[in-house]
Amino acid sequence: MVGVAQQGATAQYGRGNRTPMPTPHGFLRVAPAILGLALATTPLPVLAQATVAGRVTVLERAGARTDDLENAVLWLEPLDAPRAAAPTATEIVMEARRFRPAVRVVPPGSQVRFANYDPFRHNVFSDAGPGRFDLGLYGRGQSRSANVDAAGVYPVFCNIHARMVAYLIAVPSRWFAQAGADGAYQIADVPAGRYRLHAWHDRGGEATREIAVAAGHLATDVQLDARGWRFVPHKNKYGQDYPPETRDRY
Ligand SMILES: [Cu+2]
Repeated sequence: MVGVAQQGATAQYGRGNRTPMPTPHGFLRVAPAILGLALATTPLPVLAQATVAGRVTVLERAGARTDDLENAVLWLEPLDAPRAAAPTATEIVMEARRFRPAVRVVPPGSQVRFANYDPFRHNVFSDAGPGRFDLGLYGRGQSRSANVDAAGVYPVFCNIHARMVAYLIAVPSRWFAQAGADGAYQIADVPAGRYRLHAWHDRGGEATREIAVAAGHLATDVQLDARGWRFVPHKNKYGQDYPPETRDRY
């Protein structure tokens, strides 16, 4: 029931982003476990739906542990009939010089509000994704919003604090999930059909595979490869290095 794996990293990364290297491995393990519904027991028409679930792991260099599995995002791209999700409004909080959550999945066309909980100013901007925004400086208790119109990965930075990083992932699908800290993910209420399963992680890149979903439960584990990833400091919104006094104030 599971289609041929389509391997390779296809993530797009812009200037200044932390840049994973392309990976030769996409999905290494496939565990199809289709449990068919007992359709014969009911005369009512059943809308075949499934849960697609599994676990994400990230290959690391020797001795390194993965402590950011919750940054993994998975979504199903329908191959039979495109079905866009309705745009939403959501929020990311800035607190203690961090974006929280650090990864958020939204349908294209959504609005993301950035609320500043810190007693000093932040300047949220994104210039390495499919769209750009710059919310300017604003202080505690204030919020400003960015529109995320095109599908893709938007790295989000602060022009004051070099180590603040978040990712908005705009996916043209209503079936998506973020992994838990243990890597487990679950996408529920998926209509039967053919899909391209995408998995993305900020260090592990993106991998895709075609899957066929039937009613019941489809177990699909995913392995991404961060062994080629290196930290590369990004530039500020003027394309310059951050001043030393703000680079290491953590
Ligand atoms: Cu900041």
